[in-house]
Amino acid sequence: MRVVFVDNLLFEDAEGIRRYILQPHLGLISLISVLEAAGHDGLLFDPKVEICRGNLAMDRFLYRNIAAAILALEPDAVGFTSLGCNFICTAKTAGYLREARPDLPIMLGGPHATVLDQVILTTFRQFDVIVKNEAEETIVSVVESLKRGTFEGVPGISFVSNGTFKTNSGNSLIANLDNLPIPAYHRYPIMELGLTSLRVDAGRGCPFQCTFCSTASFFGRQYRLKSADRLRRELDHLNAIYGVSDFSLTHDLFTVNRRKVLEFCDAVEGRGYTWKCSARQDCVDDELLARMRKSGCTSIYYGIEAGSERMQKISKKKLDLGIFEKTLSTTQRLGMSATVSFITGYPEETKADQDATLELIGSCFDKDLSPLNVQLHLLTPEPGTALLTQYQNDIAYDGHISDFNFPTLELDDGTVISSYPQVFINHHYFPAALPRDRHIFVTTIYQHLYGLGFPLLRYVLRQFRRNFANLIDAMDDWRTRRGRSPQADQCTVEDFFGDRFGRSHHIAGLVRYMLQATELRRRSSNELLRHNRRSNGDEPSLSLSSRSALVLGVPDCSQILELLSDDRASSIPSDLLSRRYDFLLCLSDHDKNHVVNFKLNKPSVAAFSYLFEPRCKADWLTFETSTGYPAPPEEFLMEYLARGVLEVAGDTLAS
Ligand code: B12
Ligand code: SF4
Repeated sequence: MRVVFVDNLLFEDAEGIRRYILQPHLGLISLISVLEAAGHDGLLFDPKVEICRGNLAMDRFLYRNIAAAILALEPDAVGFTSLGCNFICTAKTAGYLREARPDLPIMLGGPHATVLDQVILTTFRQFDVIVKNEAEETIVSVVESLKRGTFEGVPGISFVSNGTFKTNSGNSLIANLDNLPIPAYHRYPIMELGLTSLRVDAGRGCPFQCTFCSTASFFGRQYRLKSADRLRRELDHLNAIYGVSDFSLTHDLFTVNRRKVLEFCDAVEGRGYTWKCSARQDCVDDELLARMRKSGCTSIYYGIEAGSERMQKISKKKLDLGIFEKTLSTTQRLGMSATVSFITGYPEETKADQDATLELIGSCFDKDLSPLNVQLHLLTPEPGTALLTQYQNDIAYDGHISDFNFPTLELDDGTVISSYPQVFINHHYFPAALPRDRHIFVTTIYQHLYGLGFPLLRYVLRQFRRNFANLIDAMDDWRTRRGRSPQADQCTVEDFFGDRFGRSHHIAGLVRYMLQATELRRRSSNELLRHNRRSNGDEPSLSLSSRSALVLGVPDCSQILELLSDDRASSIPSDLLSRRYDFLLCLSDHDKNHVVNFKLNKPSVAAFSYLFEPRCKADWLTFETSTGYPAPPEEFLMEYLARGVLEVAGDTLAS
């Protein structure tokens, strides 16, 4: 059988910028590998790759287009994986597949479907079968049963037969992950994408039971880690085939078993690999961190979740916040980067609890010893969590799309989502002590404030008694008085600082500059596989490219930001603060995360401003009369077209 497995379409938060991260789905390539060993053919379809290739767009035709692209692979069966955050995309795409090929068997698996098998199968008839839990030990018999057309006796699945929901027991957790074959990485375009880092399935399960997290229900709180020897073999294999030596060890909580982690460190040390993992701060210590660092660990993800002891207790995360500062400092001192992730929106969270979280976040802006990524997320109701069991009758829907949720694309998406709250639970929200608007504002404004970067945030906080909660309060107060939406965007940040300090104030200028630079970096993430079309010699309409932006009337921001990054610089010379310039910002050709700037003279500002709209040759005849400057020579336009500052109209990056 030729089975096409379909990955999720979702963004991820990487260093404060939402991107499509292109990596093979570890569960699906594991299943493909098992199927291949049994003589079947397994393909992996990743919609993110197709978006980055420019073959799919985030528009109202997306679901139909994904279905068409899957059919073009001529499958005998299709298997969707599922996460709650984008299940609307999965369900609708499967619906279009069913419409186009009613005879094509469609499987569904993954955490969301495992927990919600009954309601999904009885609501969305496009799915023939849900394969529950970890599926390596069952997938072959499921696929073979698709050929036979009967699911009776197949372990670990749910299906509907003659209108009745049925579920077969079986497929418990895989006790020894070492028995699994090496996942089918060859089914992902690793070389085409030029991937220099790969995710590796290190193990599964977490013994803790935080009330907001569904891991415990999916993996039965059973922590398992592949043996050090097996993991080393897996890394060696990927290194030999793809030349990759940087790995992201995927596991809910890699460091639960100290002894096993030390064994892993021993096994990989000296092989020239670098690796990242996730940890609880109370599941590491100085000695372990030093050992991890020595064996190649470069980055650790710490889920902190709340800055108040009270919420730590209520959410059963039970992390001792007293170790936060020390653990983070040790991690950074050893030269590792870190991500610390926080949540707001808990039902019981008070203003004091939220302030404590914001203050802890604010304290992180002082720590740029090594790269630190500080995330703040809006609590999402997840199926299979204790929190949802407690509040399931009180959840509500208002259409807000959080950073964890997929946007609505088709006209009826919102109606479908609100009609089936149990299935689309992730799009809903819990009742809470704090107003919903406050949660939306805090989490959306945070995404944009974060783009200002630590040096500027530190500088700005000086105006707010060095307290991040004070800044957020001032902004929330301002937006309420102005009657602005709680859904904050870049303009909210720009307008707040403009109103507060005056548009020509150096802080407002620095904020505008950094917002634009971050926006360019965000756009660059989708550029991966696009190739800018260059002029074809006809008369092209040119416009300022989506890789560039103008920032006008601001101080010499890069010089000031450099001073602000240097802790020893106590003040900024006043003439540096008072002079104003016009800048063209542009993504560097060499490093997509790097933005370069050019100071512009007035005629260049006029020319680039004119190019906000697409202009053809004839338009330039009126340039001088409308701007007062002579039209730029053709070489000027061609040079900037070649540099990517200008583009042929219509050839923009997805935003
Ligand atoms: C890596 C990871 C991610 C990655 C990639 C996820 C992915 N695989 O697509 C990223 C960083 C993108 C991610 C993001 C999120 N994640 Co996440 N993530 C994980 C993590 C830690 C590992 C996933 C993994 O590789 N597992 C190992 C593989 C082998 O298992 P698997 O993917 O589940 O696949 C097996 C089975 O599920 C099944 N299966 C899966 N699909 C299919 C399909 C078919 C047809 C069949 C037959 C079987 C099958 O067979 C596979 C092999 O056994 C898991 C926890 C965990 N340990 O699994 C959480 C987990 C999947 N994430 C979860 C969540 C909630 C999220 C987020 C929504 C946010 C959050 N609160 O953490 C975000 C949302 C995305 C966004 N918009 O930003 C939940 C999912 C809950 C749910 N019901 O949807 C999990 C279970 C953890 C948890 N905290 O509860 N995540
Ligand atoms: S939040 Fe982290 S520690 Fe808590 S149950 Fe989930 S994976 Fe385990």
